[in-house]
Amino acid sequence: GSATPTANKDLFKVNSPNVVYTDNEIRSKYTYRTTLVSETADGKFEATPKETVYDFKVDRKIPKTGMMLVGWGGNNGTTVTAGIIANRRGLVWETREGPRAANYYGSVIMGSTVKLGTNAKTSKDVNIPFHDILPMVHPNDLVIGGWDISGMNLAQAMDRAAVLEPTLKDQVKKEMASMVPLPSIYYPDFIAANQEDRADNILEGSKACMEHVEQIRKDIRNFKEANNLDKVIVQWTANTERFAELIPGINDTAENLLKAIENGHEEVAPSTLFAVACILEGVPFINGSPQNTFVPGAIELAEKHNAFIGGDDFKSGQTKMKSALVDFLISAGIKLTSIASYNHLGNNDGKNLSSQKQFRSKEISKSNVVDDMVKANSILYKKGEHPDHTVVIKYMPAVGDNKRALDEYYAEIFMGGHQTISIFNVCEDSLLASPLIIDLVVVAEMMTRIQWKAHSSDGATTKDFKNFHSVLSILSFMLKAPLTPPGTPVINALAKQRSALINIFKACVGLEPENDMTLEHKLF
Ligand code: NAI
Ligand code: DG6
Repeated sequence: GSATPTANKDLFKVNSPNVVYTDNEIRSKYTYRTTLVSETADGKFEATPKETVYDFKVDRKIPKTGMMLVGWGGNNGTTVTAGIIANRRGLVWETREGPRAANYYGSVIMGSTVKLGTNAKTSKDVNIPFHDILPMVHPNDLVIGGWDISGMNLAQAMDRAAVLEPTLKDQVKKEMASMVPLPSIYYPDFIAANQEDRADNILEGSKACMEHVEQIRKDIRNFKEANNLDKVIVQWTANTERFAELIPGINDTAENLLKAIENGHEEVAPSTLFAVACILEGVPFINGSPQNTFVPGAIELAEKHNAFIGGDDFKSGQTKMKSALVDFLISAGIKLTSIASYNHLGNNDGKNLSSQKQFRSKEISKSNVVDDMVKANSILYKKGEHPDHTVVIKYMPAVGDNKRALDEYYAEIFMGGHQTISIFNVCEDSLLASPLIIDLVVVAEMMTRIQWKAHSSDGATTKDFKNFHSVLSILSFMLKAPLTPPGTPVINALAKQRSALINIFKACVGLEPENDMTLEHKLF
């Protein structure tokens, strides 16, 4: 494949002996500084600065990339597809509030900026688009395809979703009518019974089998070939499934999981089959829904095959607010004592979640998002103490995709006082989720072109360049229940998740993390 038309030429170059640009690569030497802490005999701490030197290598050639969505005909699938087409064609449409033009608002990669440094002459900040830190794929260049258990073409499915303005839909309808989802895997027990009437585009067989895995692999290969692609990224934006039961001997190891699929075990979910197919095909797979697609056997399989996986559950509205607000409260030293989160929505996601088992998956992913912040503050919370936290979701068809999220945060302040924060958040659900789908694809693709090698001061060296760990925790900013490499901590605080993303990308071009000290404006 050839480089794509919107391939960005570097907006900046780093002027440092530690950074070398070749035609194909950016190579950098980066000193990662951390602090090692040990407890002393008298119960105090000793903090020792540590330095590890890494070599990073970034492949500069932007590949022609395909994005395949599972659940392509749903609200998110149709909205992100129409949005990309509209951006690609620079569309403008009339609304009752006047003309609107295509944009990528809500995408951290396309809509936010990053401080590159301070202007050498004026000392003012120089901010650049996030997308320009590294040579990333432009979303306009993504070739889109995917699967759905509903066979509607994307134009009809976009009407069914009832998200976008008619004046916009009219302009993308023709192109979208030619897009038809591939038949998918449907095991009725995993999603709500109320979804059955749309399942008219399904592969034969209603429990796990290798034929399904092979079919999905074949679909990916065909899509790649037909569109002359260098790479494909697959993302689950299909219905929330119930949790799969974790059964020793079935889904606990890679080998057992593959055997369970061969033997048609009933606890293997369609999303896990997609994950397995992508892992075996060496294609990154991201789970945008809350269910436990990545059973331990699937994670082990990804590690074995050096394949990238990421998840779980897009973090779009209520939870994104929560992961910012709770971080603010607790890091301000305010004792948050309860969070009551209600939401009602009327789209097909809400309909599916009106079934108890599927709701339970969502309840779990929405509930664990404050744990790390609470655990980090031993002044406010005793060991094991936790704010009350409840999550309620109700299906109200009339409000469609305009989800209503009502949150009450109740906190204890100075000397027994209280602070109550009430939020009424009307989130146009699919319009918030679609840019996250784009960010996840762009970042996951970028991660396939970054390699590292260590030569640390304590002697732990790596001989050859290698990839980041299979589990892409760098995607956490976009996800409610971030999957991390087994045994490593989960970070939920939104600002920390963004810092990790920015600073890892900056390190790849030999730049220091943004430390916000601005000593240049304080010491003179
Ligand atoms: P939707 O219900 O409109 O779309 C889901 C699509 O998946 C449907 O077209 C359905 O036919 C299809 N589907 C179901 N099982 C399938 C299978 N096995 N293979 C292929 N297709 C299948 O839902 P929406 O609003 O697009 O959301 C999609 C998922 O993303 C849901 O699980 C939702 O919980 C999750 N999510 C959505 C967010 C949002 O803000 N819209 C945010 C966070 C997560
Ligand atoms: C209602 O909570 C339905 C869900 O699918 C959410 O809309 C989705 O998970 C987004 O959740 P949040 O908490 O990020 O707004």
